[in-house]
Amino acid sequence: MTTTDKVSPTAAGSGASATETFRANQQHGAPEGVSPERVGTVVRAVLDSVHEAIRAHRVTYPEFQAAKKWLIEVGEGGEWPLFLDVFVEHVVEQVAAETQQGSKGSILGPYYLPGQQRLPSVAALPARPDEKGAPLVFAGQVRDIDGRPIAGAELDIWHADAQGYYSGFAPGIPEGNLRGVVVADDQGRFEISTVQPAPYQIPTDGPTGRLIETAGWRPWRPAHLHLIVRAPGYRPVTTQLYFEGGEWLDSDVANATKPELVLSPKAQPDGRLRSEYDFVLDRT
Ligand code: MBD
Ligand code: FE
Repeated sequence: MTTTDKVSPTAAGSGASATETFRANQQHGAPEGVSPERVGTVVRAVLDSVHEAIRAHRVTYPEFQAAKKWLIEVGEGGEWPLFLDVFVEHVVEQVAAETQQGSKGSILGPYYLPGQQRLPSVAALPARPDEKGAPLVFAGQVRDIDGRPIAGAELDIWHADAQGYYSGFAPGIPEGNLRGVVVADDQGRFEISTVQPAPYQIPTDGPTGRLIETAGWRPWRPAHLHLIVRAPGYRPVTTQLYFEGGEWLDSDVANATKPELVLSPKAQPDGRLRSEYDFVLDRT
């Protein structure tokens, strides 16, 4: 936490934490998997499209210098993970999905933290005693492509709280809050109790937020649960689940929604919302 100890997460705070987390967590996007030939080919193509945009839009010197200043600020604010995951990752995910059969995936985003508490197949995510938000039960089964249950599959789940803030990135939230690794039973089944998250707003006080505001875009993602579902011998699925009727579902700034990823929770007799969702994993 910074010396100012603000209660709402500042762009600088959450951005810097996301950059530290990414560095500490190099298995997601390890540079070992990148060949020099690919660097030449892809960077050439990216530069070509930048040059084309400059020509097409008659970009001026003041505009070029403003862009340079903004790029420097994105780095200084630690917002590269935020910016790239919001504006670029969805296309990388779409390309990866072309070779995948199982459940639909979505982007990882900047707020995953590995090594969370392992929980039994029927479990409540760690939450504050006065955790706000509508109680939600999320249950289902993990199966293989042939419909066989995958015993002991892991559901690594994390989501924002009822204010749209993530533990580990916003100040004042206990470590590990609304995060956990739920281990499915011998039938691949799980039942997770948590609270409904709120939509996520990109911090408005950083360079990414200022860009969005200047361009007249909206800085919002619909409310979502993040999951990585994994089991030995299977290709992990990184995904997100959204809520039917939720705000920003049709205008996600990160373009990471898919129709297959929308839950329709129903109120149970006990008043809690309940939603069922099954996952299918490809063999490796
Ligand atoms: C998020 O919560 C998120 O999931 C993504 C992809 C980007 C920014 C914030
Ligand atoms: Fe998120």
